[in-house]
Amino acid sequence: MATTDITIDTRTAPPPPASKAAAGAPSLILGEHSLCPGCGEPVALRLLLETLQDLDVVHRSIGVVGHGCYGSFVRIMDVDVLQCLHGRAPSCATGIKRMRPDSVVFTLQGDGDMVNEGLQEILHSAARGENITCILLNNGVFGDTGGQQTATTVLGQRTKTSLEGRNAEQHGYPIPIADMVASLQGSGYVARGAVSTPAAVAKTKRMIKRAVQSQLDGNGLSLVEILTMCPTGWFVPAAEGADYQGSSMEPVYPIGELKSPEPQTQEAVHA
Ligand SMILES: Cc1ncc(C[n+]2csc(CCOP(=O)(O)OP(=O)(O)O)c2C)c(N)n1
Ligand code: SF4
Ligand SMILES: [Mg+2]
Repeated sequence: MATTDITIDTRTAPPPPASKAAAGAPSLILGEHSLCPGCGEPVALRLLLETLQDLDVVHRSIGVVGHGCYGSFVRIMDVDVLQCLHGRAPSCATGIKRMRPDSVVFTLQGDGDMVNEGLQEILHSAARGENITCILLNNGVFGDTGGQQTATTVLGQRTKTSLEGRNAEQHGYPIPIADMVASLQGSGYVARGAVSTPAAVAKTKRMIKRAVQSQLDGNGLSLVEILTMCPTGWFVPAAEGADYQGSSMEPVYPIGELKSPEPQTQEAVHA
């Protein structure tokens, strides 16, 4: 039988950096990230990977990653990953899950990727009740391309394309994607978390765990929107990003569960 030589071009596929992960970091993170100081996205990645380990599903997990600053995570996350075209992650995840129903399939997308470029993908996937888990990193800007306004940018927010602040008359209103997904019959679990405080980090990890568990239970599409800091795109010092997020985004996008298979007690949700 003839064989085909396969040449791997190491110039276009550089190996991940040698592991320099800090002590205590999950073993699924293979090296250091290259994102800005004060960025919230690496914290969210860690919560997601820790959750896959906690639920003992790493061996059957498949991630589908969109395009944004988090796109560089594909080189440092030790999980099977497909990087797809902008906004298309829920559709690619749909195909993977239907072909491999025993796998745990998650997407990792930004607000620009999910709510601008791929709005129809997430809505139709939720309406179809696809049994996948979508993780949205919402920082209210297209961070990777320099901090332009997205569909989730809150009113008053300064961005590269709304230098005087977003105003409804000129730019319209922000889209509350988690609320929209929660309103669809095909979604099983929807929550909104943040990584701006230690308490928010702990709560968000519980949300991710419930979202993946919802997929394991076959409840339809689960979504966790995570508010993440982008001090670079927000024109604020790195150390002030968390406070800025708390005062600007969280009043518009309240933290908490929007839809859950079994209603949780207030104590459980807010613990
Ligand atoms: C079809 C298409 N639209 C837009 C872009 C440019 N682009 C690449 S990454 C990106 C930003 C994505 O923003 P988001 O998903 O919010 O991620 P963030 O960088 O903020 O984490 C954009 C606009 C592109 N390459 N192709
Ligand atoms: S531009 Fe924003 S989202 Fe991108 S790495 Fe920097 S802080 Fe993070
Ligand atoms: Mg963004």
